[in-house]
Amino acid sequence: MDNTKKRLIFHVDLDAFFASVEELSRPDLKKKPMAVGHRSRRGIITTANYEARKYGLYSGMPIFQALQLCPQLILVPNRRKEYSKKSKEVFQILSTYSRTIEQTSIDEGYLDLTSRPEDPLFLAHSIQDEVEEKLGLSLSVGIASNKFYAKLASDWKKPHGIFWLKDEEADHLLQDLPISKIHGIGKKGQEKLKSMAIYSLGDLKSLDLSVLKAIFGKSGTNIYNFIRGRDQRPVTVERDRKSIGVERTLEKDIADSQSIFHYIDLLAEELAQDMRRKGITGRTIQLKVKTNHYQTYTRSYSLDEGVDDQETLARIGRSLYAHMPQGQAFRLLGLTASKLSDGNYEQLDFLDEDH
Ligand code: TTP
Ligand code: MG
Repeated sequence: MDNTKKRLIFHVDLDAFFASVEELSRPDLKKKPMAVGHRSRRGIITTANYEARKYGLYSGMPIFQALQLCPQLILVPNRRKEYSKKSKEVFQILSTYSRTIEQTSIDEGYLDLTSRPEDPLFLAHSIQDEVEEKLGLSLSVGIASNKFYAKLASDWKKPHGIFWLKDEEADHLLQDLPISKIHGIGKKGQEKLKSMAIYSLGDLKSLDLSVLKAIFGKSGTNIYNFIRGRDQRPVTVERDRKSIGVERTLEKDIADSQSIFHYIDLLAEELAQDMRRKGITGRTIQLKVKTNHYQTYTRSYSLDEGVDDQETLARIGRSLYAHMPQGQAFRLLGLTASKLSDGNYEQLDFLDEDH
């Protein structure tokens, strides 16, 4: 990569995506608080429109809680196929702006527009207008010289926002950004940082690289660099994806099944979230372990139907563990799904139904 040339990266993220697609077929819902999800005891909302967000609703909130905050909330069942279809249409339009485009979830992606001579703001407006006009959907654009900044920027003025986070202003603007907004810092990481009185990106900068590595492992180096505006990750055109997975190198070797189950559950949670966001389900689930002697073992299980829900992934992960060599200490655990399909069935609401 040419490191001397400043890049122009856009991060595009649709606004209240699933809810906005529902509003296309029912425009009367636009001005009313609405969320996507099935009404049931254990249900959660997958997303809420901005009218509903005024009541404090957010993705993943239990439905009973959402209804307490907003009794007049309108619940619309999930239509995953429809969202996948719209997502493809959006990315079709985006791909006319740049061939270097990387879709990172059903409703967001990066574009490298370095070679475009136009004014970046003009380009961003043009993208917004074209998607709005052709598909009736609203999106937000973050403009920056790298991916990390661009993603922060797309969130800056949501909904229907355009924000250019310029390098020379970044230090100042990001100083007070809460660590929860930093991509790559999960709930556990946030808790740990808060216990060290680290609340903002500015606070985080006071930590040495070695401390970040101790907390986040390998990705500590990335976090250290990214928050200083050093992010050379290219926008990569994704090849056909064969599998999706998460793995963890553990701080301490673990041998007892209770701790191992705990980590499998965490991996399942992470994997489920990633799969849902990318709109994919998998029929084969694999558990991988590495022993403290660097021996790697994998075991997998195939299903008739694709899954993407945490409970099933955790259940399969745990049962695969029973087929691993016993009496060993592990230092790495991984959970991977393969035989993927992209959202051609209604699975997202798995958790929303009473089984
Ligand atoms: P997001 O882009 O996180 O949310 P959003 O598009 O609804 O709202 P925003 O305006 O803040 O961008 O996610 C995109 C879609 O993915 C969202 O419409 C529903 C779905 N989704 C889930 O299914 N589960 C989740 O946990 C989240 C966060 C999103
Ligand atoms: Mg979105």
